[in-house]
Amino acid sequence: MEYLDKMFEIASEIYAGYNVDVDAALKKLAGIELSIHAWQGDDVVGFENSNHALTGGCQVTGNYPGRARNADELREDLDFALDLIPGRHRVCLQGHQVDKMFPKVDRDAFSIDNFRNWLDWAADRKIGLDIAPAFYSHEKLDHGFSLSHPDPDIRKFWIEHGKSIRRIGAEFGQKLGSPAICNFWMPDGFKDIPADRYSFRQRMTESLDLIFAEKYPDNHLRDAVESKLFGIGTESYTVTSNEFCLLYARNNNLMVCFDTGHFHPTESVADKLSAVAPFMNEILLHVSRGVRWDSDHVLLLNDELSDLAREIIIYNYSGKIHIGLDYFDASINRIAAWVIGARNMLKALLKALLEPRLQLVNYEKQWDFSRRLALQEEAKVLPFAAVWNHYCRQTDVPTFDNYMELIRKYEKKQTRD
Ligand code: RNT
Ligand code: ZN
Repeated sequence: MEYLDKMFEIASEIYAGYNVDVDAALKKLAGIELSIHAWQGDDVVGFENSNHALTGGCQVTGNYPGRARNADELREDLDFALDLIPGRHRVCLQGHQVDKMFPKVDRDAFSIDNFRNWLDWAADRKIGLDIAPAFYSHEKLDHGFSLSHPDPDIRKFWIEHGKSIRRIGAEFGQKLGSPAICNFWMPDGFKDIPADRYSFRQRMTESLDLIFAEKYPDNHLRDAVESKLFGIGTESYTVTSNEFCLLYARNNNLMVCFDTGHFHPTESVADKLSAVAPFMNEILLHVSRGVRWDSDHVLLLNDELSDLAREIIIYNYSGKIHIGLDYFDASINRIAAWVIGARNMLKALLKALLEPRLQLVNYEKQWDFSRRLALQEEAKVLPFAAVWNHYCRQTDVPTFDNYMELIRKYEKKQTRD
């Protein structure tokens, strides 16, 4: 592949002309860990074997063959997918992606025993695990409400679920030597105009307070709350709106989680980071892609993703911002979906690392907006692909779209459906 070497050499020279050190950029990229979402592999179904319909407004359309039917299959798929994504990354589970069920033990009483093989698997791979309670796809999600439901028994069930998943997360963090992030997203909301917006938010606050009253060391567990402007079936009102989550997180020393598919289409999560960072120690991202009224499409290397990556990189936020992925597509090969999206996230980060930042900032300091714009635009077509393919070779993963051949072979071997 001599031509790839040549391309890399020439590209490095061009970047050096802009005072950009390509090797330093690649070193930084190698240090960035993504939190890869396990639920792309099972269509957010989980493994409780109880035939829960998918509720809470998450919709996974498509019936591409090969969905992982149990945690063993999901790990096999993850092993395969992770080997096609450069770098070392962690994995995030949903609270119903159990290894094992026990008689009469429901989500309110899950323990590490329900997730034991995940822990061993992550320890073997030397990666971290994150987790999120699943407040959906269960009969206790009544009329679409969980932690804010008027019935104290329903709230109790979900409060206990939140607590048990945090306990499991803390154990992941302790055993794996890397704090688990436990992300709370609740689907609670109304399709149509509520008569009472306040009581639900008040009850939500009380439930969350009870859940977070249990304290864990920072090096075992960190918690986040994820907002959503609207969902399918909760078009008019969500309890955990952006303002609710921001203030709850700030007051309780938690992280806020910004899902890029959970805002009005013209709102920019990229712009939100520097607005919130001065007031928060850490921020969690769910990087996703909204299309019209739905989110959770596979990430594209588009302007939105590039803008977000740039904001993560320019202030050296990488320790402060946790990059979780959140999309699910069952209309294409599920491993391809994982790999394409994760590679795009990394490409966006690399592009940002290669930006001639110093020069851009200098132009801005001189109020020279014409040169700033010219360089911003020209920087978009600098030979970044040569650096990306070099990184793939360095990390021993396929260049270009060559991973698709391997995915096709893997798919052919499968006899799942
Ligand atoms: C849903 C949220 C949430 C989910 C997962 C599966 O809108 O984005 O993060 O994607 O719970
Ligand atoms: Zn999300």
